[in-house]
Amino acid sequence: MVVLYGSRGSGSAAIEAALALLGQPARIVEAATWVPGPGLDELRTVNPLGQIPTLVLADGTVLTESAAILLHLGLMHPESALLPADASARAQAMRGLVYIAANCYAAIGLIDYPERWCEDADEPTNKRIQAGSRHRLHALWDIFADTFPAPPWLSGRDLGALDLLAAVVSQWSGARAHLATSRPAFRALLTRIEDDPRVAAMFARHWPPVA
Ligand SMILES: N[C@@H](CCC(=O)N[C@@H](CS)C(=O)NCC(=O)O)C(=O)O
Repeated sequence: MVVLYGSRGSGSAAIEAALALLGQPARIVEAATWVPGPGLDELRTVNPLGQIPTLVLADGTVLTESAAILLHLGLMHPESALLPADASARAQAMRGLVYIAANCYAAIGLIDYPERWCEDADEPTNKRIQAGSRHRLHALWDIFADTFPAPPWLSGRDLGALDLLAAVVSQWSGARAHLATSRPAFRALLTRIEDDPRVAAMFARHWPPVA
């Protein structure tokens, strides 16, 4: 069985959702750098960054980086809809996965940990890094929405890996509130993705609906 290191409300939700679509069971280890404990200690033995999602395959292969994990799962299960079967559509899905990881997810890292990216930063400097990164993150999502059509899903005819990563990474740093105004159709698509019965319970567990 695969082992997924993750935590509630984190990027591991995208991998949990992909495994759910595949019907593949996983042992989930609660671990995150913000929750010191045995889970994090164990995670650091396989991923020195201590980041989640980290997936350990049945043969012990360690996979980090959400886009790489989703691509691997899609390529290992071509019968699934995780990646489109058509080569051009698949290429676009791969582009989208790397776009989110390299641009949007990376901006979240700056917002969450500004002190990692500036030497001797004081609090006002950290705040300026966060404000600039947040502004940039929202612009990156606008460009994503304009670049990747959803006919009717981002992954093509069926819900797939690109939908899952977009629905997870857009949860943070005010991206959805921004998109509600700037790109309402794309914002509605994000809700459609997380409300899909195949993944709805999982999304609700990670991001409980506000009453
Ligand atoms: N490049 C990684 C980024 C993963 C990442 O930043 N994960 C966050 C949680 S959503 C994390 O573990 N952050 C803790 C830290 O960097 O200390 C990916 O695409 O999966």
